[in-house]
Amino acid sequence: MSTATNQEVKAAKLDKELLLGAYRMACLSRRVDDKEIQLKRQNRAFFQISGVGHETLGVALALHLKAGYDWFYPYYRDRALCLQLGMTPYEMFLASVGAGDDPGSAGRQMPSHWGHKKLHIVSQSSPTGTQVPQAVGAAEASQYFALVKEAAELATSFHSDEVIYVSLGDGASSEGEFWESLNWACGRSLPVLYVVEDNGFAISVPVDVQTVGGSISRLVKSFPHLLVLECDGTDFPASYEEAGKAVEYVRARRGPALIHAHVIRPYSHSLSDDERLYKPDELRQEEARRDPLLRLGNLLRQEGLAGEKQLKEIETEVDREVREAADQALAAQPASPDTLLRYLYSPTVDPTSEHFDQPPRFNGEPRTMVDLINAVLRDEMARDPRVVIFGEDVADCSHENELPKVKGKGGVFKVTHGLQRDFGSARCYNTTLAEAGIVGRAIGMATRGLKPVVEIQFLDYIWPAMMQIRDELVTLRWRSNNAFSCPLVIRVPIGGYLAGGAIYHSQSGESIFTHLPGLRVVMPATALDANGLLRTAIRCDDPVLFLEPKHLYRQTYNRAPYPGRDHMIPFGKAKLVQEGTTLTIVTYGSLVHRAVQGLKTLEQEGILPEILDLRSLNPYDWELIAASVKKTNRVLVLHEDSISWGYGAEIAARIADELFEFLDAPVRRLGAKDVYVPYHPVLEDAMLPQPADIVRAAKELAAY
Ligand SMILES: Cc1ncc(C[n+]2csc(CCOP(=O)(O)OP(=O)(O)O)c2C)c(N)n1
Repeated sequence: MSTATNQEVKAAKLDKELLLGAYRMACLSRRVDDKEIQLKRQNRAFFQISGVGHETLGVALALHLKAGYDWFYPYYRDRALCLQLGMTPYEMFLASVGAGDDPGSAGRQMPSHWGHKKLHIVSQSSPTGTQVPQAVGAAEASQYFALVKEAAELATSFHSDEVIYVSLGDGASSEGEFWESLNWACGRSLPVLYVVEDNGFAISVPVDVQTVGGSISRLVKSFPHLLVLECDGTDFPASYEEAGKAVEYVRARRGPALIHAHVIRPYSHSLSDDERLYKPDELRQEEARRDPLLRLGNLLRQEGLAGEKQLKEIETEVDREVREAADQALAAQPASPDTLLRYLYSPTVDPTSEHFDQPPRFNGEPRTMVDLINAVLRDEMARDPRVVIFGEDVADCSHENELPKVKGKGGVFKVTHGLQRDFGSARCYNTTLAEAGIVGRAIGMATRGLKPVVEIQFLDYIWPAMMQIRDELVTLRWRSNNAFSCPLVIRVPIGGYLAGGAIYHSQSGESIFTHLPGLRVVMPATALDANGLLRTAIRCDDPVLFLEPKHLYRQTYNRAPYPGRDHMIPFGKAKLVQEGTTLTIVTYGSLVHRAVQGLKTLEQEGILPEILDLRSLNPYDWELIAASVKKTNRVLVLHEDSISWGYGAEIAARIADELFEFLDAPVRRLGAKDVYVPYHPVLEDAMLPQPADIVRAAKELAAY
């Protein structure tokens, strides 16, 4: 490890101006923290977390990196890094007070959750570790742009030697996403610079409890291609030297690098924490002796590079700058409540608009849903070089040299079959078995302008990616006030009626996702709709969860001829599957056909249901639902997912709320039982709604 003992030796090699500049910047960072703490105590800021103890490390790193050229995913302790990159104290205070003009988030995000479009500081969230796969995705985009020139030409910013910076704490390095990301970044030799800022504690948990053996750098040394460096992050010259080596290694495309920097955290975790409760005094005193600002000041004095007076002048000047910036920010207007709902979705591309209503131009024999999904993926890959497909088993054969010898896998359901063979391994490839990594990396790639269409193999296995979906994918545009976005498509086979799928291959769960503002959720019931809706999903500018009922993949009854390269169906537009007068059945997915199966029996009894296939679940077609209910005055909401707190609860509640005076009967719901999908077909049948259940519910409703 590069240690404090050689601080002076290294300092001798450094320029006086550089050291004085670093001192000034570190001071500025410290004083901004101190001022923000004061504002918080005065109730004029609402949160504070400091970068104290990490200052000279941040400055050292930023001095080797290029704002607006490299890309940054900084941890919340990276105030000094952000200042050195070009963020101003005024911009930071705008975030402290939650001003409408805060360039990071317009009052939506806590301060120290950095974001700055011009500087390429990608808006950060709060979960510890989610930033890491995204940074790796941004680096994967870099590699993709280098390989696929036509995509690079469409990129807003790409440089063949750019570095993607990501930092995290010693605590965050325990998160699975860190390890998933490292496995992938090293496997692909991606241009990522990891910095683990080890201040010895994650809130109250010491690093020896956090990390087996107490040293993250020791643990990661066996990762291939990874340059691992360790330094005392409170020693500016040492940090500067190690940062230089790491950045050079990554720029030269030799692989990722990881700097393990030892720093201190003297201001407790945040203002809500008091470290005296768990840190003994001796330790705190020892840390105080390593204060990076103190050390850099001493160095400047000892080396005769600055006298007491000059350092004082720097501090006085910094104090003035900080005071003025804070005063200016305090005078700024808070974000207006009118802006609250702005930028959940793209303000420029509306997937519910007429532009996305493009009728089919049929050609050829009827084809299955699998075929027509494969067809649209092909069309879109051919149309747009930014469309990239990855997931578990989606490629034909990971080893390209073996491709000519095999037929190719192309997904466990064969939906992506032939895409690798026809478009190359840069554009369709297998990834590690790591769902958070798949979605996290896709977010990073989409942020850089690519259009990832990723596959999660079964809905049952989407949960490791849930934090990326819930806290990142759907919030990025909103929380950054439209500075950043990550439009991408997650394709997910869903549901039962397959026999033998059981509890971990047949579950539904769409309402968990329709509950997430910022996410478009779609579920087609026919091959044609799957084609038209997926094309809309790929061409739209929002994140889309594309749910594919796998029971329907190869059913002959829902086949259709190829509808042409431009067939699109707007989101939020339901399909009138069957006109009727007695009651309305609102449904989607596998239950559309099951509802149709009951028609004959019902007609014999004079019951004529109107059947609506919603197709898109968020947004959904309220107008068509309302028009139908106003006509029939009775409604059954029908779905495959379990009944309680299900998708139907929302639709039924809204009908009861807004259409009460049109109802001649209570709104009925039919869904699966509140239990898990079982293995034996007899049990599965008992769990999921069957045509006979639908007929019974419709009759009861008609008779009410
Ligand atoms: C996924 C997740 N779990 C828990 C938290 C709450 N939390 C915020 S910071 C933190 C400790 C992080 O420690 P470390 O990564 O070492 O960074 P440090 O604060 O020490 O710089 C925790 C547990 C969180 N934000 N995200």
